[in-house]
Amino acid sequence: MGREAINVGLIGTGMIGSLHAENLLRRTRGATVVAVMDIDHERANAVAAACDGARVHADAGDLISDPAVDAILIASTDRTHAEFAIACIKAGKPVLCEKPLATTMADAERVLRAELAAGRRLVQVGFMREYDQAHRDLYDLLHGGVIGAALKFRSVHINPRFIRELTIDSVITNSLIHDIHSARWIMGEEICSAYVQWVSVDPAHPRSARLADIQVIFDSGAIGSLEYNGDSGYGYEVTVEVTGETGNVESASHPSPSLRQAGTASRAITSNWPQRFGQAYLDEVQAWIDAIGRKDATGPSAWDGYMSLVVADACIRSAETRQPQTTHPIEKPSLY
Ligand code: ISE
Repeated sequence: MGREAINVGLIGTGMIGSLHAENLLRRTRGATVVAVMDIDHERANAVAAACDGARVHADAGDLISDPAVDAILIASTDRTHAEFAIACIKAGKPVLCEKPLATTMADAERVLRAELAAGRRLVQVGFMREYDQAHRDLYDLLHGGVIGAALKFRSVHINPRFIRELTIDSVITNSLIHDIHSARWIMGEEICSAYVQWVSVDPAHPRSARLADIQVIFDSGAIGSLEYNGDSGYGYEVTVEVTGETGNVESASHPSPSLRQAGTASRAITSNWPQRFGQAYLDEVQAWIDAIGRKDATGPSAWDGYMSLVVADACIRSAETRQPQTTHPIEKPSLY
């Protein structure tokens, strides 16, 4: 006999929240959505109706304490993540928190300390690239020793369209945070220094950022470059490359076929991140549900969420001072 479904409460029903709701409802084994909350009530009602009439809560705290809710998926705006994650931990409920875990290093540390006080892992952070096959294949090659020790990490993160309000700070905590996590995860070590450069949209808005690059140094002395383009004008791509002592490995951007026709060779590029990482989002949420069923936790942890913000903090200081900045993490707790 299969186990009973995990009853999920969803906070935030925007683009990513709706994608998670759809996955939980139609494509995930052993889960159902029983409660929904969004500050946009109309949107919450629409998603709840699509979730076979899930209950709508006006307040995130009420959803978290709802006895019918076993686990919570946080997909609300970035600045609300830390507070809601702490409330889930205090309620003793597992939580899949979209990235970033918080928008500041201090708030990420508060989440980490709440989990440490609970004495067990309850948080999985939505760094979905860990579930992407192209990333996993690269990881396996590198950690299988095929190219020797890693000397340089390089990632390129291309977005299709520029969002004018984005400052270098929010590009770091919302977008480049993925690349920071990928760098730590794939290299299997921490970043100890970061130097940020960026191109603004116009001189009147010097902190707006359409293209940015973070130069990092890892604990081993390996180096890295994390490049972000917010306005490619042609599509969405994420690639990773590692140069090792005896070779080089580069991840494929998207496995679309190459087409030869009318005197040209071409290959389609995905147009947005839900398209590029659709399968990864699904595998991520399935792994979360399966782990809850085993009374376990898996995937990127609160420590990973915290460490990515430690690096983001150095990046933001670097953007202010225009100098490389070192990271200042707390010692890694034994829980991780
Ligand atoms: C967005 O929030 C994401 O998480 C996407 O994965 C990322 O590529 C994009 O730059 C972010 O804005």
